[in-house]
Amino acid sequence: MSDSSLPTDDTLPQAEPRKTRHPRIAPYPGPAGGWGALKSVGRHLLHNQSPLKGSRSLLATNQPEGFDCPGCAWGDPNHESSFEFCENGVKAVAWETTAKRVTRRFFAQHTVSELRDWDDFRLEDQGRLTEPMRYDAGSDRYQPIGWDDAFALIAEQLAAIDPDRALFYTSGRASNEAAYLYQLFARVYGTNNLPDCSNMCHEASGLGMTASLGVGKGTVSLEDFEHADAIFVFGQNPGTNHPRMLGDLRRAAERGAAIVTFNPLRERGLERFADPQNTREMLRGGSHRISSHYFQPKLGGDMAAVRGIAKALFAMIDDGNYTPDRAFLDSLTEGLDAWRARVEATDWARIEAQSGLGRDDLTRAATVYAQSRRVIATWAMGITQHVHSVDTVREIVNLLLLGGHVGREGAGLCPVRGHSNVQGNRTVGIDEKAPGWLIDALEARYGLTLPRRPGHNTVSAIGALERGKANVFIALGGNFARATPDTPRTEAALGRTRLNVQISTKLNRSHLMIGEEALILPCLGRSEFDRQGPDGDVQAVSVEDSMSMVHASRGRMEPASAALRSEPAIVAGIAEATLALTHTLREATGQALDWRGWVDDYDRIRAEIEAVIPGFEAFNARLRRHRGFALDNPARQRRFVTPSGKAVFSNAELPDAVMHQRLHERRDAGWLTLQTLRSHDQYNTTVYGYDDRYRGVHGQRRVLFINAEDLERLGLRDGDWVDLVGESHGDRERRADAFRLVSYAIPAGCCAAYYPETNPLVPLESVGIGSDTPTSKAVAIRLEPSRRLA
Ligand SMILES: Nc1nc2c(c(=O)[nH]1)N[C@H]1C(S)=C(S)[C@@H](COP(=O)(O)OP(=O)(O)OC[C@H]3O[C@@H](n4cnc5c(=O)[nH]c(N)nc54)[C@H](O)[C@@H]3O)O[C@H]1N2
Ligand SMILES: Nc1nc2c(c(=O)[nH]1)N[C@H]1C(S)=C(S)[C@@H](COP(=O)(O)OP(=O)(O)OC[C@H]3O[C@@H](n4cnc5c(=O)[nH]c(N)nc54)[C@H](O)[C@@H]3O)O[C@H]1N2
Ligand SMILES: [Mo]
Repeated sequence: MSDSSLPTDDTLPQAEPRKTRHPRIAPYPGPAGGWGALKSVGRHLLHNQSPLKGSRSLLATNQPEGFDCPGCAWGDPNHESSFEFCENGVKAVAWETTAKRVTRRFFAQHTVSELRDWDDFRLEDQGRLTEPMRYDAGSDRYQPIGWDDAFALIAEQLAAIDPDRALFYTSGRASNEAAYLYQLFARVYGTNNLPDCSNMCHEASGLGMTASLGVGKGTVSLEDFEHADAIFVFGQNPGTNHPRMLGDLRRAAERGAAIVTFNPLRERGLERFADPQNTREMLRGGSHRISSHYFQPKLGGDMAAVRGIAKALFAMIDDGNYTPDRAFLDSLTEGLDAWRARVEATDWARIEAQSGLGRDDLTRAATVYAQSRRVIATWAMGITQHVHSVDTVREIVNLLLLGGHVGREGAGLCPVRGHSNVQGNRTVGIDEKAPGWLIDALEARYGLTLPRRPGHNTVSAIGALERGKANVFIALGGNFARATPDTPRTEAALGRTRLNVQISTKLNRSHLMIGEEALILPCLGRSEFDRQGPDGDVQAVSVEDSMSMVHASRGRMEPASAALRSEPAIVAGIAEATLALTHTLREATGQALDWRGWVDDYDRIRAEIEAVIPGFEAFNARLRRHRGFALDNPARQRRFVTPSGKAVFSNAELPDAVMHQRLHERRDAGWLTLQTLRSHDQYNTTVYGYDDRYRGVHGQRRVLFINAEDLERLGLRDGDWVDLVGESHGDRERRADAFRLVSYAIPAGCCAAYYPETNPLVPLESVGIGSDTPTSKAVAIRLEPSRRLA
């Protein structure tokens, strides 16, 4: 099946045999978007066997009366007439609206042990899950189970353990309504064990911004991008992960705004973009430049880079070449002098060594900043998945505060979120840290005493499973086994559960890691009609984007199977069954715990959210407005809810010790710093296909992008096959075998490969300071000749 240059275990998508014969690496000459995007969309609609269905539902994506695109959390413009085309949005919708189905016959044909040998693509590509299934150890197969029996089984298991031994994971696709019910249930049941994907994602952004500004969310609206004079883009790849953002960046570039990019890789979407909806451009074959300035720092070098920009700015202030926003700084901030002293005490040599950028480059970036009246900074995983991410986020905030670029039109901070409702999930209470105000509000509303001990986050949850301190695992979406670090270890941890419950749309590896009992509870997707109540009324759910806009989402397709239930209905079913066993009737139905009534009409869930979560006044009425509404963000009004009432300049040391020495300085001994990132053909752990068009990779995923100098130094060549060996702790060896080397424009000492294949190399011990986020963008590795090919 594979050609001789490929390791045989590098299973390529069976459904695309064409590609298995032609793995190919060739630079991509075109712009992002353009015809390549249109062609790719056609292929993906076809592959999912439902081009018509797909395209009809696509027209309802991100429309006022349609459903929210499950692709990303970028904001929606005023969709009144035309549909905003996004290649990867189409892939996400096509993947969900596929005609393929996983039925009880499928599970009868394949044992779980057999399915464990399948790759991620093949598992999900079987199609939509269709009915609840329960694992039967005797036959090693999943077998059908009724919904009520499934709920009873969960209830029985939960009732038998201390609530802190149960884990309630959430992936960021759940609606506000589902997420609210889920966290309420976990807390009434008795635990704050609410780990979520945010723990692996933007945790550092929330923490850093809260410490600096009193609020953990972005301060910009989409309209601000129309007024910015400069947009600094740190550590993100919007051409793949937030394609609709390219439209906004492009419009800004067209009207002359500077786009200043910091990225170790030259990402095509940040260089040139052709808008597939611009007919003239498409016919002419034109495209538009995105970045006006493109800097390639070392992995983890952004804090030093920002400090360099600040150092240059302070020099300009002294020379009379830059005037900071003194009125703002004097009245509304604190800590500037200490930060300035720290910046001035940091010498250029150190800044250059750590950032990998020269003083001239950073001075040029500073000049752009100084000359711009309105500055926006955006960032994503290139900033948040490092050891020193919280400090880096705060350094970026410092930079913007200097010019008063917070709470002003056309300026502000924009952490670009990942999952389409990950921000909303936090807003409505998915937070293992159990904020006091939230517990107070829930207690007041429901007349119950709720736990206040913080619960497990994603990383500590794995430790708890490993040590047998937790043994019931419930996931509202996601793919915990693949998304988390140290794959063999995490899989083994899940394999120790008494019960593993996965509420999912598609089959994935997390369904196959089983201790004693396991359940697959299939749910409706965003694109599908959600009918509830005695009359089967179609329900809408709500989501919040990166700009804190809350809007409605209504599915438009017939469900993949009549047996599917909605996420709120499944959560309510589990809650009702469980609390009936664990609580007295008075407590379980209590002052107002009306699970069934809530699910009959989601307006009632929203009334609960309104009563408990600040900012949701008149929720139902405002949700029915055309574009929904913006949640209040005090920092946007320059109200800083910090202890002093002022925005706080952070004042942290550059992270030499943790990052620089540990990783970059071990280069001589053959160590490289690996970032694990997304290809253009995947959604997190969901692999749509084996191409990464903009990076020139076709028909394969096991590639390692590496600098030519490093290749030479290590005596290796482009095209060689190597095994990646990670750090070992104790006798735990970490490896990921059989990767093909690709010589690539990346700073020396740094390399890149796709996640989730590289997660076996990410140590659970290596987490962000304060954020506990796995350091997926700074993994120490060595290369060995591939033993599979020997
Ligand atoms: N199509 C698609 N869309 C998605 C997703 C998907 O998988 N597929 N995932 C969603 C989710 S959950 C998220 S969180 C977002 C992720 O969106 P991104 O953050 O764009 O995702 P990554 O692929 O991890 O890319 C990290 C980018 O940061 C750069 N980078 C890495 N390390 C550093 C560093 O130290 N400094 C700097 N300056 N840059 C660095 C990398 O070169 C790369 O361009 O996308 C969301 N949208
Ligand atoms: N090495 C490395 N690891 C990483 C990252 C990295 O950059 N590098 N990124 C991290 C980040 S930013 C994130 S956010 C996490 C992502 O972690 P998760 O959110 O846990 O993973 P996903 O791959 O998004 O989840 C995919 C699964 O979600 C289910 N699903 C899809 N749609 C729905 C739905 O509507 N409802 C329900 N209930 N289920 C649905 C499907 O069954 C599918 O298999 O991974 C993290 N892990
Ligand atoms: Mo994410």
